[in-house]
Amino acid sequence: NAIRTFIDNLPKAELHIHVEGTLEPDLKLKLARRNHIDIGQSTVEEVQQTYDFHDLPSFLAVYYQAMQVLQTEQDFYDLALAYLQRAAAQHVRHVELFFDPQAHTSRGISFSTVITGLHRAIVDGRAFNIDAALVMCFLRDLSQESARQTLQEALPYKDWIVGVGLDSDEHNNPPLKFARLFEDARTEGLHLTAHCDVDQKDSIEHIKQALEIMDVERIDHGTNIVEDSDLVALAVKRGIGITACPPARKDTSPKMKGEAILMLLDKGAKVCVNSDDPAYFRGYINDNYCALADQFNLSQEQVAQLAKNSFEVSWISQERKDIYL
Ligand code: ES4
Ligand code: ZN
Repeated sequence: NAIRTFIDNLPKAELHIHVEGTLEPDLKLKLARRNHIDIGQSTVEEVQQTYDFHDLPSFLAVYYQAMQVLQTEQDFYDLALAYLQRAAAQHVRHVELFFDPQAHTSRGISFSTVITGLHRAIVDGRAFNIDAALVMCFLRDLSQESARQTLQEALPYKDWIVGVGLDSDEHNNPPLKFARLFEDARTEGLHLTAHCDVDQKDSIEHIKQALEIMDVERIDHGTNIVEDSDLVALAVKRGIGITACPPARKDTSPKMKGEAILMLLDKGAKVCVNSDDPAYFRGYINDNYCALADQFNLSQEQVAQLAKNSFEVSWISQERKDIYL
């Protein structure tokens, strides 16, 4: 249909995508074989059946378990390159790619193995007419000390990293736990974002901390902000990016929050559409755009505004933004 074609051809930026969340079952099987790891599954269907969850903790358990197949620099390269190729085919022109170094260093994979593989994929991915930058996420359910050590390990690779974020289990792990660390990251010239998940009961308090105290530039998910009109006004005034991830499929755990996305769009907030963990939620960016557009009857103008917002709140230079805006 017309809106699907419009979405397919629209240049987009993807700002909320976890590279580890792009591990498709076929690649998981291939890496398991290559690394001689017994994962207990031998077909795509069997792996797919393990990609089953009902909330954030049960999702995270599956997600961390699957990562054990990522062992070598080549594995990280293959993972990221496969994603970049898919994204380029959907007319994504710019990606800010989350990665979770602690999910790997904690099981004995070195920081340099992870980032060298990801960076090499980004360089080679330019051949597909897509550019990408890395956003390093701290696992908020681990300690401040662990996050601080991770930032130290990252500094030699600072030129390959555009910003830092916060992900993993949000319950009882508010943004403020990492306020000093984020200050240090900012001093190092890194941009700042944080997950403030829609389904967390403290998400308004978390959004408040992130925006009012830590002065982050984006919030990931974050559409619960609509419950607090003062916070929405602040987000509009500051041009805060809100990286929503409306899932294409109705049978997976995250919810679409379409009313909230439309209200934010209507108020001029810089909300955009992203895919989060597409191998698990089983929809890439255009699928999510289409599902939102179909279910909420979006006009082409509204869809175009979402894509425009994605470039506007991205961390590319103004000259590069001007190409897309
Ligand atoms: C995540 Cl959806 C989501 N929330 C929090 N942490 C994450 N890591 C990967 N996906
Ligand atoms: Zn996420």
